Amino acid sequence: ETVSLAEKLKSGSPVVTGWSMLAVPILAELMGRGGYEAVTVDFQHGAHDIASAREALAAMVLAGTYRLARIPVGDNATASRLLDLGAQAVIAPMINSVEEAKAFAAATKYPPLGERSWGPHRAAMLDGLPLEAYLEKANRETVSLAMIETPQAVAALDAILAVPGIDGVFVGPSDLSLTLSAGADMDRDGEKTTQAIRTIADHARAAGKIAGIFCMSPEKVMEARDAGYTLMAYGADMGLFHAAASTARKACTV
Ligand code: 3PY
Ligand code: MG
Repeated sequence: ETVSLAEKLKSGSPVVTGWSMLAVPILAELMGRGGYEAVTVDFQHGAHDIASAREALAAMVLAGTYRLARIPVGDNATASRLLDLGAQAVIAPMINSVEEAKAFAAATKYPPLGERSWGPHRAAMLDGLPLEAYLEKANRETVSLAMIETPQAVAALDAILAVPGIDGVFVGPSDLSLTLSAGADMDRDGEKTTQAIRTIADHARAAGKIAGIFCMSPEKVMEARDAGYTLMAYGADMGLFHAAASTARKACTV
């Protein structure tokens, strides 16, 4: 690709990312070949280990797909490691305070912006760049997204968005609805969650930062887009394969 993921997201172009959970690198590549412009390796809830994440990020290059990854809660060491292995964006779950946002930004940006440690050999190789060229563009082009999925995070939203090195936010509607209701329900379409989802997009846009969200249906992708989101996750390898298997077998009416 010629336009970086950061540029594309900041320009307001919609990006739909597939979700890679199954630790099967070729499935990430196949989502790209199938038309997804981006794929996210889920290192939080997916079955990936570092080897499968490494190979999935490399396989995505074969499909010309933007490469994202989500880390486990609080695991900033893995954030810089996944960037070193070729992720162009990292999503950090459960960022509930400015302090947590700052620590995440520090791990994902080189000095003077942050404290990311040097070693992007594989990332530079996947980009076909010498290491110096990777360094020159890294802070500008790697995308650090803080997940907003609790009332504390919503309360701290503007301050989180203002952290240098935080390029935007990413909404987890399941955790957000769970925490907004204090565990009472998982009502992603409830009034509180819906209102929070709108507010988050408005504030991210006002701050000139990226707004992303996890979507459970194509309708939700369009709704999010209309609300001002530019990064929408929809379609996980597990669900996609299960649906395809079901369709295929049902089509054989014997
Ligand atoms: C959530 O909805 O809580 C998520 O983290 C989506 O992956
Ligand atoms: Mg979540």
